[in-house]
Amino acid sequence: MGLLEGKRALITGIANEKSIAYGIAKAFYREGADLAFTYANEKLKKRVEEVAQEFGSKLVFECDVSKDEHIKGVSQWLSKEWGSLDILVHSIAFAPKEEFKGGVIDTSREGFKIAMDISVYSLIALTRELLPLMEGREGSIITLSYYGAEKVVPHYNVMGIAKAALECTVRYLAYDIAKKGHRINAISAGPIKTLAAYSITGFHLLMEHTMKVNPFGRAITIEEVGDTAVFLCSPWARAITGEVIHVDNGYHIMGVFGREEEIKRE
Ligand code: 0WD
Repeated sequence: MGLLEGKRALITGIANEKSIAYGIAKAFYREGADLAFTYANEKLKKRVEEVAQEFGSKLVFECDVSKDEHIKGVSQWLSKEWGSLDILVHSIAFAPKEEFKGGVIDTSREGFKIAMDISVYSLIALTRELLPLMEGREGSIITLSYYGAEKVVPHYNVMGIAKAALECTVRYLAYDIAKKGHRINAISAGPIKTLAAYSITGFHLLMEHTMKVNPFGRAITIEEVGDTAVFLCSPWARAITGEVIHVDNGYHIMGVFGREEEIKRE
């Protein structure tokens, strides 16, 4: 029997089969969860429908998280389709491309607002609207963060600020929803080549560096993120909430970067 047998999960943030949310959906499906999906806009509809079909689902709904009516719409749709929900996967982030070019000092007011709205506020709004569906079901919510929330990653800029706010939001929401028996955690994933990643100036250099210097010396995969998400949404993680779990091959533990064979002793 799968770890998520009998659980109903809503997956947001699939753009294609390279998306982190796709890796999570794949792992959830393997573990027996029933899946529903949202897509951000018409352009992504067909792709997300194909993904849903691949994972035995017909449940696909448009949700641009910058629109309150879309977020409310998801809740009404799921309440009609399922009447309940156990898991929400929030795998959404956005900032205009120009914001990744210079430094944080160049951040525009509009870029800042957009990054915080799409990447952070959306988690609060989705959680609030979907909470009634989780009543009595010990729900679990997952969001995706990145190390740029903790340390300076050149060009990550306003998204680093947004991810710091996201991680803090996870802690506050964890407190709020614990009253109802629900949990929320963030996975801080190492860099992965996805559509979103390619908007970041110099992403390939960042990827190369991270792969070279993390203790395992390799990149992480969306399947590895998926497996961690399964654990966090399973009863095995029932006492874990408000946490940020790094799925980065140990990159974040390093103080001096370089694998043993590369740091030559005098
Ligand atoms: O290296 C990476 N790829 C990492 C990503 C490392 C660590 C964390 N993350 C995070 C991202 O910041 C994001 O929160 O993982 C999450 C998922 O990102 P992803 O899988 O890397 O990227 P992608 O496949 O592009 O999915 C992000 C999706 C959007 O795709 P596009 O490429 O169309 O922007 O976020 C969704 C959309 O599907 N999205 C929205 N969804 C609803 N409403 C909106 C919106 N307004 N804007 C973006």
